[in-house]
Amino acid sequence: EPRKKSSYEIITLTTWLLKQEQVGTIDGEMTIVLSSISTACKQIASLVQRAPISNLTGVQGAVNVQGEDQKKLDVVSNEVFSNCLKSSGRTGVIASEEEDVPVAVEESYSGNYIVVFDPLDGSSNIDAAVSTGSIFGIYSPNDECLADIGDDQNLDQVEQRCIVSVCQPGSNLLAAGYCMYSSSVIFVLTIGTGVYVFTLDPMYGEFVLTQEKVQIPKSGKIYAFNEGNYALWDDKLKSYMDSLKEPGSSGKPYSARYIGSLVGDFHRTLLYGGIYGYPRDKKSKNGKLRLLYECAPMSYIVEQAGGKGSDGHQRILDITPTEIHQRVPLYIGSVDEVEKVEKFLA
Ligand code: AHM
Ligand code: MG
Repeated sequence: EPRKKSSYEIITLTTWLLKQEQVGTIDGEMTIVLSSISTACKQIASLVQRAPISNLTGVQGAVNVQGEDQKKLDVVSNEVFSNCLKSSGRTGVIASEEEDVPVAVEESYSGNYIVVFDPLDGSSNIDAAVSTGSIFGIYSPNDECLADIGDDQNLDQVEQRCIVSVCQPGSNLLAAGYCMYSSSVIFVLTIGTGVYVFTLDPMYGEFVLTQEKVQIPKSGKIYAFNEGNYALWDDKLKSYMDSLKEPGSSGKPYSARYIGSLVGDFHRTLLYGGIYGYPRDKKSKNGKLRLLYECAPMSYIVEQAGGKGSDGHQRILDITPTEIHQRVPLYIGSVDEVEKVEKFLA
């Protein structure tokens, strides 16, 4: 007879990870990497929540390699993330939205896990205390890539080796997740066996398992696009957008929801169904979002939940990046909704 579950029994992220290690889904190194990421997220959650008190709102005064204003919290979160990964001793290379090039953690690259991350996504929302998040993906070192080292004189060898090892298609991802800093702090994770949701219990200071094997609805009548860019879109996309506003036979058009924080907009889409899109436009030829640390991890998660991630024509996870900050159009969410936009764009 199965053991009766005590009503005080909770599963924390830590115990869940240890269990996964025990059954052999992940190895000990991955357990350590994931647990240091969760520590970084807890620390960032606390910094985000206290930002106006501790004078962490506003801009840093610097511009990152992609020409974006860095917020103070962008810089701090990047430091927190990098430090947690470095001190785990299990990460070989990290690539971050806020760093110009990937960074080798060990002097001589030792072949441990590669972590790509956006430490604080949606930070334009931060000064108004609107949801933000951290996104991450984990890869194994790629030997094939290591063989292709060119002799680019501008980059030293270690740097060059790091770039080629992080430039892998999302289909190689071993794990991906995000942490959303919102009314609850939510940690969403996949290690290739479905999507698990943990909620930070502020009393315990632990992430507690609150949803397992999440499945995204097959369709959903919510869309999240920055429609301010409508005039810059091509005609096919415009007619897709117009079609969402037709009441149709149900008499009800789609609902628009747009936070401007990928993590928040994605999390709602995952739970309620619908679509999130960041298309290419006349000004931004490849859209805005980055393939490596935004689109690929989110696409891996959505596929694990039974959804779809596309650039409008092909599966995001099949695209191999050639640069670490490469951008790509993104359409992600319920299968029916992503296929619908693909049809319009074909
Ligand atoms: P960031 O990484 O600089 O924060 O930019 C990414 C964010 C996404 O979270 C969000 O979906 C998108 O940019 C919003 O862009 P826009 O303001 O153009 O709608
Ligand atoms: Mg980002």
